[in-house]
Amino acid sequence: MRRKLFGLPALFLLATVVGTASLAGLAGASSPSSGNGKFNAATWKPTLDAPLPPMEAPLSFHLSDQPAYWYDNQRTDLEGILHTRSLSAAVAGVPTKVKFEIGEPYTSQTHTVSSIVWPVGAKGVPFIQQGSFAGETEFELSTPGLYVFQCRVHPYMLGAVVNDDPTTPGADLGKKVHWIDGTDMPTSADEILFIVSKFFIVTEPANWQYYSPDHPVVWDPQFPAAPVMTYNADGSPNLIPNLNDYFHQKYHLPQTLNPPTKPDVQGVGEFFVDTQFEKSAGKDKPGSITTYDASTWEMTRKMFLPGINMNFSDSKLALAPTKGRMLDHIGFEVRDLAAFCRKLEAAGVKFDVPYMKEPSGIGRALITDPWGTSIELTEGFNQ
Ligand SMILES: [Cu+2]
Repeated sequence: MRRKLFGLPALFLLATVVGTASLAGLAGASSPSSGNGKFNAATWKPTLDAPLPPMEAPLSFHLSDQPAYWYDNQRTDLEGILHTRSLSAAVAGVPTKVKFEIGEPYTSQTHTVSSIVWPVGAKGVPFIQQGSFAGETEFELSTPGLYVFQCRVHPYMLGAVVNDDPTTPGADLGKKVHWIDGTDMPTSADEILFIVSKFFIVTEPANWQYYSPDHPVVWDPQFPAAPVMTYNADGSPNLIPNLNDYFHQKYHLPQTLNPPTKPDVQGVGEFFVDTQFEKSAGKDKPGSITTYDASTWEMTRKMFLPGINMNFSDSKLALAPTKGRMLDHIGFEVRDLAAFCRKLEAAGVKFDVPYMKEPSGIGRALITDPWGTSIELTEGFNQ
């Protein structure tokens, strides 16, 4: 901790000399493990003084269509340490810009870069755009702590920056963070640590749950083995010596994933599963729809949508927090919807919103299936 503090003036000097802050230089000045000042990801280990690998400003993220690497800092060399390519680190006190680039070849879609978590008191947050876009946008870090960004069109797209206070031990998440729902929480709050753990699961394919069709498998997600500083509600420090160990204990990891079983109850008809992160041969971007026969629970079809990368469009409605769910409802375009709804009604289906025709000519109805899935039926969107 002391070494880190003493290393700080050298960093400021460096920033003045080279204009942009080269954090690799900082690591050389403050971390004995980096020896001659050259950063080497293969030998680098997190310490209290240097809990996160040094990164050069500006910190840039390419927004991408590749599953998990949605906010890609392209630091493949650090993926084995950080267990994500969607987290970057800065040193608080050094003016650091975060750059977000949206465009080909990384993504064919438009996105937003929207704050969902930020340190209480930070400037320029929430960082929000009017709508999804392609191009570049920049954000300047101020207050130390944790900043998390999300795409509002594709809410699983997550990126984060820790603006680490160099005077405290560990990667400092800051005293209090503001959560997009309007609450301020101390960084030691269960909710914040839960989000942090999920971040590393969502943004690292190796941390996803892969099931075997016929035998149990062990799921053992990995997190940075780094010291992390959080704070209690009264402002007192709460140092987590090793985030990987901490999450393993807290969330009872590793866990066993049993092979999926078919439901005991037979279903009716065919159902569609959104498998939009599935990759397929001959397509550089993921995206598919999988259909099942509900009477046998057997897979019947896969549709790899040629030329389509992500199969969601910008929402015209205000988005609510997804609360752990990726999908609010699914929609089907139905020919002669009015007759179809009469048929459903005769079969005893209850409507949340009965069939109606909007002034625009679009027909609409909303039902909930027996498993609680909200299904919107429409007619006229394909015209
Ligand atoms: Cu997006």
